[in-house]
Amino acid sequence: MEANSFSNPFGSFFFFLFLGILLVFTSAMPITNAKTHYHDFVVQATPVKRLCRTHSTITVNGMYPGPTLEVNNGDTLVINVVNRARYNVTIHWHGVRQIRTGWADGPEFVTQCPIRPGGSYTYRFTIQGQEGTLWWHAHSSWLRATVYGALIVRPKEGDSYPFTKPKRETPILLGEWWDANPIDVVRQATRTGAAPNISDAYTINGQPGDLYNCSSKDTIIVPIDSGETNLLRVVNSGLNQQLFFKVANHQLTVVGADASYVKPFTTSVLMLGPGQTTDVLITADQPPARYYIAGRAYASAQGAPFDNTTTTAILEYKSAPCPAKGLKVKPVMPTMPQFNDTATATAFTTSFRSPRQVEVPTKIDHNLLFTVGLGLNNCPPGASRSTCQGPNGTRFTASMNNESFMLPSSFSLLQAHQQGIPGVFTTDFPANPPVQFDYTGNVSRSLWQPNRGTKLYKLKYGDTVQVVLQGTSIFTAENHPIHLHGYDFYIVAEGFGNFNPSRDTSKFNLVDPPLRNTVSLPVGGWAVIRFVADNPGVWIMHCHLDVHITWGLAMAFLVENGVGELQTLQVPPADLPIC
Ligand SMILES: *[C@@H]1O[C@H](CO)[C@@H](O)[C@H](O)[C@H]1NC(C)=O
Ligand SMILES: *[C@@H]1O[C@H](CO)[C@@H](O)[C@H](O)[C@H]1NC(C)=O
Ligand SMILES: *[C@@H]1O[C@H](CO)[C@@H](O)[C@H](O)[C@H]1NC(C)=O
Ligand SMILES: *[C@@H]1O[C@H](CO)[C@@H](O)[C@H](O)[C@H]1NC(C)=O
Ligand SMILES: *[C@@H]1O[C@H](CO)[C@@H](O)[C@H](O)[C@H]1NC(C)=O
Ligand SMILES: *[C@@H]1O[C@H](CO)[C@@H](O)[C@H](O)[C@H]1NC(C)=O
Ligand SMILES: *[C@@H]1O[C@H](CO)[C@@H](O)[C@H](O)[C@H]1NC(C)=O
Ligand SMILES: *[C@@H]1O[C@H](CO)[C@@H](O)[C@H](O)[C@H]1NC(C)=O
Ligand SMILES: [Cu+2]
Repeated sequence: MEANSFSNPFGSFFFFLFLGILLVFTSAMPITNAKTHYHDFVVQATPVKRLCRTHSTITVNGMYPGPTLEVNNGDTLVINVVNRARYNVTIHWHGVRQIRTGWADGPEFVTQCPIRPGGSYTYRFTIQGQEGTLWWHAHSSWLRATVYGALIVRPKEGDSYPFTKPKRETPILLGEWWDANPIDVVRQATRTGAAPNISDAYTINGQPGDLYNCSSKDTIIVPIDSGETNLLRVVNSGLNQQLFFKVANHQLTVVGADASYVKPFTTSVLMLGPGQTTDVLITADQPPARYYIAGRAYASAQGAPFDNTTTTAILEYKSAPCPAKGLKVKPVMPTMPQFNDTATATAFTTSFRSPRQVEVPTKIDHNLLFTVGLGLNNCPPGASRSTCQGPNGTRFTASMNNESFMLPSSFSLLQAHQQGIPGVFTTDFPANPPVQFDYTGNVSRSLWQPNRGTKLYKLKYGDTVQVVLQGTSIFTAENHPIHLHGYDFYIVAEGFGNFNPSRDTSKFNLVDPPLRNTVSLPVGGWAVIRFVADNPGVWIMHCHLDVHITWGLAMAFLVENGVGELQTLQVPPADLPIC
């Protein structure tokens, strides 16, 4: 159901007044043709059969993956989410800036309380100045394992892509499938303190592909015609795993990421952390045939178990000769990088540039250094051994600046902020690590257990912020996809080892760094991001590996209102769920 915002009924007086205003302005201003898109999302249990077994899977509208939303830059979305499942749920519109509409951002207990079973909530927001591929997903427990879908933002009507118009466009959602209820998996881990079970399959648009049992007849086919150039909108919607992505025998030209255009570059392999999107052009310049599209793990944590399987779809030339009956010709398989091929991952992530010179903040009001990594909690004396099944009888945890983030349960952070409710959070999140140590070296065991709390870092409207994200090797170093809500940020540099301002500052790209919402923090390394705090609200920044956010790898910025309505958070919607 869609409606053009200009087709709303209104009185003839207003109509002619409007027409008059329009006539006055049309010579000076382009006519904005922004639309409002109305959708109903019913969250419900649906039978879904994968890997030979049927599960009662939580979906939106019975679809896995969920519906694809297609809008133009400038459009408004109004999505009524009805919860007919037995779990609390919220939906996050991943990468949407939500300017002044923080109430629609979605992370549970951050910007809203969950929509309880039987409840509903209408998310309203406008896409402002973003073009490319975003996505939406549940932001409550591990429901996003199956509750997700693409959000495609095309240029405003009349505007075009900054590249040759593709003949076809195909969303490619990479996912992870458990042959179990994902909520049971996270609950088991939370109970035992151990690492959660790894997934049993990766998926492309919900299908594992023909390298898995009982999957081959449902393998996704991506059609292409000889000579044609098509756009693949690749999203890592997996829960816990960075993925390499390739198409056999085809080069990919990257033109966008996280709904910002990039300076085009050509590569044979992509690497996406969960939360990241990459738009690529692919040209059918190979002999007509069938070629595998494949995804599998980039697993950077040494010795940690990971899902060692490969998901496939098939790029099929329409003119490919039909395989003779009974004689199935296998598609061409790409050679995938090694699971631990950090060199390939890094070569890819450091290739991104903005299309042209951009305005990177240079006068920095807040120069922050946040450590990012895992930890282990010692078990309290007398605790049952069954609850301490992490390494050597501990429980896994994770932190930023030694603070393991705890969500409140009686108010959302945004509500507590806006209504001045005390005791829900404090604003003393440290600007620097409380203890300096060799972050990526052999860290003393005495530093491994973080504090727990709900600490926010306060920013004034318009403040400029630099965050050095510094990975640690506590327990094990690994790549973390760090996602900031409410903002895009420039990634001005990244590297390995400990960030060293006197050595590394000179390497900052302040000319054309990429603008993203999720940075792939190198394993045993650092990344530097910059943004202007021009969106009031409470915005969580977290690792997009759900296993790590479960352990507390998060913090939140509180951005105060500025001056006047346009710099002020809107009032909460009347149907905002409360706890
Ligand atoms: C996790 O894996 C273990 C070992 O395979 C299995 O016994 C357990 O049932 C799994 N847990 C869930 C929730 O599926
Ligand atoms: C596929 O099925 C076969 C035969 O039942 C079994 O031996 C094999 O372990 C299964 N493979 C996977 C990946 O589940
Ligand atoms: C992953 O599986 C492949 C074959 O499927 C095997 O060659 C490789 O050793 C495995 N790697 C790990 C780290 O388990
Ligand atoms: C990757 O893992 C293999 C063993 O599976 C090892 O031989 C190799 O040295 C590792 N490479 C890197 C870059 O760590
Ligand atoms: C666990 O204990 C063993 C033996 O004491 C030790 O070698 C290992 O380093 C410990 N691991 C951790 C993570 O503390
Ligand atoms: C790390 O330090 C601990 C104690 O300081 C020492 O026992 C251990 O051998 C060191 N490990 C490595 C890999 O150097
Ligand atoms: C984190 O804080 C705890 C508790 O104060 C302390 O024991 C630990 O050493 C700290 N670790 C780091 C890395 O600061
Ligand atoms: C569901 O949300 C309510 C708050 O709205 C909370 O009290 C309750 O604990 C949540 N349930 C679960 C299972 O998290
Ligand atoms: Cu992480």
